[in-house]
Amino acid sequence: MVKPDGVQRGLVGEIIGRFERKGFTLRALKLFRPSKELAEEHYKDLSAKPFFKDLVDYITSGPVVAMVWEGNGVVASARKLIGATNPLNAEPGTIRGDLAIQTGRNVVHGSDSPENGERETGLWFGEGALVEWEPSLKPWLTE
Ligand code: DAT
Ligand code: MG
Repeated sequence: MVKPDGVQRGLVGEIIGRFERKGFTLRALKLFRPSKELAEEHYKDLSAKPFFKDLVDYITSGPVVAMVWEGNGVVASARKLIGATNPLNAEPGTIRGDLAIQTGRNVVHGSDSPENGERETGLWFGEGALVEWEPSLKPWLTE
């Protein structure tokens, strides 16, 4: 997901482009402003943290671009492409390492496990939102 700061800063194309160029397949995408309830459910594991309210305020402060990407090892790979939570610790070449300077404005979210990927897909898109399609480049990306 491109967070509200990423959308406001005009980084949507840059971020989507990195996942496209890597070779992952886009299965769903939408721009919308998440509700407080959705944000709280999404980040419920962090509800006891002191920064929880600020996090929910941030994520609901404007439109986000939610996406579902598919491909070999996509969850772990996406976490690497995204970089460390604190952008100052994120390696150059990663999205956060290249494009952000503060944890509270780290431009992008990525699911941290396949199970959470499934959970978050259901939460952000609901049932039946994934588009089935065969990328024509598939034989050039995987054998
Ligand atoms: P990530 O987004 O890398 O998966 P996370 O799941 O631990 O990181 O936390 C979710 C978001 O919460 C993170 O992107 C930014 C915010 N956050 C995490 N730790 C924080 C902290 N110590 N201070 C402020 N915000 C924090
Ligand atoms: Mg996380």
